[in-house]
Amino acid sequence: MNSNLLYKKMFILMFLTTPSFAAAASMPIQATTNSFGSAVLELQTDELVTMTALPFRLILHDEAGRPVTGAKVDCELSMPAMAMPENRPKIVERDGAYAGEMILTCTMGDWRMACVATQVDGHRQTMSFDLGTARLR
Ligand SMILES: [Cu+2]
Repeated sequence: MNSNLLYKKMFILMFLTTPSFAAAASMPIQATTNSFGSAVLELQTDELVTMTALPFRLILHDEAGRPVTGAKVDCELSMPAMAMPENRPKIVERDGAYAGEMILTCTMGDWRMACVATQVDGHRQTMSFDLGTARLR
């Protein structure tokens, strides 16, 4: 086989199998409050817009820097400035993180997401993320 062609094929294979090339733009948000280890929320969007499913990943590490796996994670979206209907994204563990999609329903103030991760040993990690204000889509 022509070695040039082989290099091209290898490059295409690397391109297809490297997740960073395929991932959408993401906004990493550090936890505002966090009871244990570290927590980062990765929003896979360029900007916060309403009435659109915004995919996210919650990345948790323990105090020793090890990924937290096997936890049960519950999250709730709210607006500190006003009462809003219950808004709980469904969360599934996937690729070393806790993934879900959030739908923001209001433009009149900041959004917050509060999460509880209950680990296999029963340890509970509570955290919150200040997301900011969504614009009308
Ligand atoms: Cu509101």
